[in-house]
Amino acid sequence: MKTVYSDAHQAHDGLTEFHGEQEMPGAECPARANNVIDAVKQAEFGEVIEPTAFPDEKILRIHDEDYVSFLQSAWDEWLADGNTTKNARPFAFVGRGMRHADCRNVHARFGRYSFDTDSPIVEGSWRAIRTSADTALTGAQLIIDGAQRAFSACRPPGHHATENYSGGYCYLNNTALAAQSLRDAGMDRVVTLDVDYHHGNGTQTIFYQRDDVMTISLHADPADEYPYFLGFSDEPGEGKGSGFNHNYPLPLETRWDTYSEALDDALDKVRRFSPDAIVIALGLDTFVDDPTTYFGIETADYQQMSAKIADIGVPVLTVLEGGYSVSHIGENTVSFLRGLQ
Ligand code: OKP
Ligand code: ZN
Repeated sequence: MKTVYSDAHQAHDGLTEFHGEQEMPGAECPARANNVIDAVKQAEFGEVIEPTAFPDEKILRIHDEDYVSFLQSAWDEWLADGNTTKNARPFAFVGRGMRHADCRNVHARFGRYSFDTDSPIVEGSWRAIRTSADTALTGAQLIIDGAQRAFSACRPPGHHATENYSGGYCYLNNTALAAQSLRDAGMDRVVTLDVDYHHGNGTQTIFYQRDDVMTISLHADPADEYPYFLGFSDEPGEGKGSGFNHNYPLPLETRWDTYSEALDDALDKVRRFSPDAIVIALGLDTFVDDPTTYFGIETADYQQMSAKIADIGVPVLTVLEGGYSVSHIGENTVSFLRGLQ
């Protein structure tokens, strides 16, 4: 299995997030991807290749042009406005019934294009964000060109980002971009299967009215956990997309026994859909020792998880999402990739 990876993520660094009134180092840090790629190299899974630079049209298949151009110029707009902090972030958001069109002020634009304060833009962010998208698109291209397996070691992650807003450390939706790319190459039915601890609200939203991309997410119950406002069990999809979104909200402290039952149910739905390919949104933040979350998945469980997915017998692209135990994210990723072999 080939892995796609670029060092461009390193400059998306020095991110901070607020815990109460304390500004803390962000959990989504360069060491995560560095440890993943080191572990993958050490496990000798196959060649590690650089992403191809895809044209912007590929990004615009999923994202709105005004949003992409905001991400691209956000840091310069922040400086031009006279701000001096190293992290650019919103403090005001668009409430229901308020106006979001034609925001000009940089703070308005940050609020209009985000749903939380934990997805800052720093000086080096745009290149990392755009390259992360290319990393996913290159993985999809490997599948299009006939590979049964590929791994896109993306950073920053993407599954919380929609067509036009960022959140949860995500800016461009790498998983959605990959799924769309598979569709555009003539694969009729694609599944996105999100096993990150957090609901993949961006991916769900992007494909909510479509029947050609089935979106499935297993995650901590949004009644207890981020992203709070989406990811409940009664979100079936809309219009012709009705029946093509499946959420599995799970209780805090969920371990492999409970998780695997939900996964088996999800995989039944995948089988009935009979997809041409599966894109996994791989979050390793379900790990028992993840410092930010409350599930009990262990290293060996990831191999069982992916073996069940491999059983379906279709090409699988794995896209890296979350996972904040920096010291374990590498071995957990390797365990997952091993089960796909
Ligand atoms: C991203 B991904 C308080 C902590 C906020 C946000 C979680 C984002 C998860 N500042 N936590 O799905 O792994
Ligand atoms: Zn997560």
